[in-house]
Amino acid sequence: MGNDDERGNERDNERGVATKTRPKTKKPSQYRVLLLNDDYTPMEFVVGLLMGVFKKTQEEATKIMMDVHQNGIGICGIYTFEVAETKVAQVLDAAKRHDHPLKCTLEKT
Ligand code: TYC
Repeated sequence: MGNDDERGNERDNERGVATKTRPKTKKPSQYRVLLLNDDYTPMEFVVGLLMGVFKKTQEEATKIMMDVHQNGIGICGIYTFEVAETKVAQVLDAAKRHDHPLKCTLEKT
């Protein structure tokens, strides 16, 4: 006795048509992008990055920046690995170019 999918596959095979759907696909892992506080990076610079890189509104960006400023660390967003890695690189690159010590990292959810 098979399930409906397997019977469907058998009928497809009789006609020589391969339509097997794979039931074991996995959702891509998700990664938190974290922003770290420091004493030197200007608040406006952090807000600008949150708007430019993470597509936050001015209000959202200000809230996240103040959260990081007060708690030492905060979440900018949750993305697949490639997207998270790219955003971290964009933040670190912009910080370096402006000589700010801003740090940003990612962690698996
Ligand atoms: N603490 C910084 C200041 O007082 C502002 C700041 C916020 C820096 C968030 C980094 O991730 C950061 N200018």
